[in-house]
Amino acid sequence: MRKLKNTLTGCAVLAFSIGAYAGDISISSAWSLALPPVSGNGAVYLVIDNHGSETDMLMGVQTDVAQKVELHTTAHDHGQMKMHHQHSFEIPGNSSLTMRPGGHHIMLMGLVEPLTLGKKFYLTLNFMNGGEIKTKVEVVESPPVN
Ligand SMILES: [Cu+2]
Repeated sequence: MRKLKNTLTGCAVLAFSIGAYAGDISISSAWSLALPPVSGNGAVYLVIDNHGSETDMLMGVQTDVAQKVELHTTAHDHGQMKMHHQHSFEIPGNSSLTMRPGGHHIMLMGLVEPLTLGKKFYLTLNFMNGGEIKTKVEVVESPPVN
């Protein structure tokens, strides 16, 4: 029993060190591409893990670095990649949603601060069941390999 408790504590510490965690939902690997200062819009990619058995929904996102934030998906439409605005992202129980270029992303519209290399900023994600989760986003030069 003592060993189990130690293992659980270790997991909790690990979860905090790799990302934000609240209840059944954890957020990790949040990144955004560095952009020239004239860029009006940017995008954030991250991973949402739902460790619970019930479906949760990402309902919205707030940040100080953009005037407006939207949830987008990307789809092929007559040979062109087009972004579509979604009202929510669904994360079924015991599964995860990995956002990546060409797929689901968090669109930052009307940047009020340039996304320069090495900059860090915060997002607040609102989940239907999981409530508010704040996560740190790192601005990187190229998409991380995973
Ligand atoms: Cu978009």
